[in-house]
Amino acid sequence: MDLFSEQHPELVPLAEGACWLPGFALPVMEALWRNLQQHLSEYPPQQMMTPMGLMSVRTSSMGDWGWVGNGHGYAYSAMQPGTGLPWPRIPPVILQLAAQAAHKAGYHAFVPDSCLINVYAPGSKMGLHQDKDEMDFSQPIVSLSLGIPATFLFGESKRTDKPVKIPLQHGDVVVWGGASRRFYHGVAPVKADTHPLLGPRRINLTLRKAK
Ligand code: MD6
Ligand code: FE
Repeated sequence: MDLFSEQHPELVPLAEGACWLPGFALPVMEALWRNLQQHLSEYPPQQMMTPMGLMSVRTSSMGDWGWVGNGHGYAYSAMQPGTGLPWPRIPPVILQLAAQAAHKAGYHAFVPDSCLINVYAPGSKMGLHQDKDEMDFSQPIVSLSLGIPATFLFGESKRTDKPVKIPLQHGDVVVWGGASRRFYHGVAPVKADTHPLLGPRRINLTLRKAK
């Protein structure tokens, strides 16, 4: 019996079409974190207002389509709020990682055109929601977690279904699509902690094909 892989499984099925890849990003973490730090210094994450109120996370984007909220709604936007400039491209290390994770989960030739970056300070959370603003639901979403741990809540097709709790750690990737593409999900309030590389925060990247 291989105790190591029993305790650190490579792929954990979550639901039809969805899986968790613990530690999948660790081999490229150095290049990934270098690129991400550079991005965050040039495009500081902002707290977005949605019709539900001010979000507790701070958001930045990469790729052809960023995610922007204002008091009236939220949408993919080719322009940054404020400057009206386009978003920077998604760095190759992130594109490659997303394609490899999607492939491992059974989604081939995934080419995202949008990368949302959510920064969680201790106490930040994400309410249960569906991701349904993308054009093509045959394309999966690849989600990458960095920094302090968080409890990811993975629900079902109804908001009232009791969600499964997934303890996401630095370097974990979640891929979902297919039958679970529109499942409800969220993040429980992040507990106070400090990560050796990122400090007291969690950063989540979601890579999508928006258009
Ligand atoms: C988060 N993630 O993990 C929030 N959405 O911080 C999401 O809302 C999400 O992880 C769609 C697909 C994957 C995700
Ligand atoms: Fe989401």
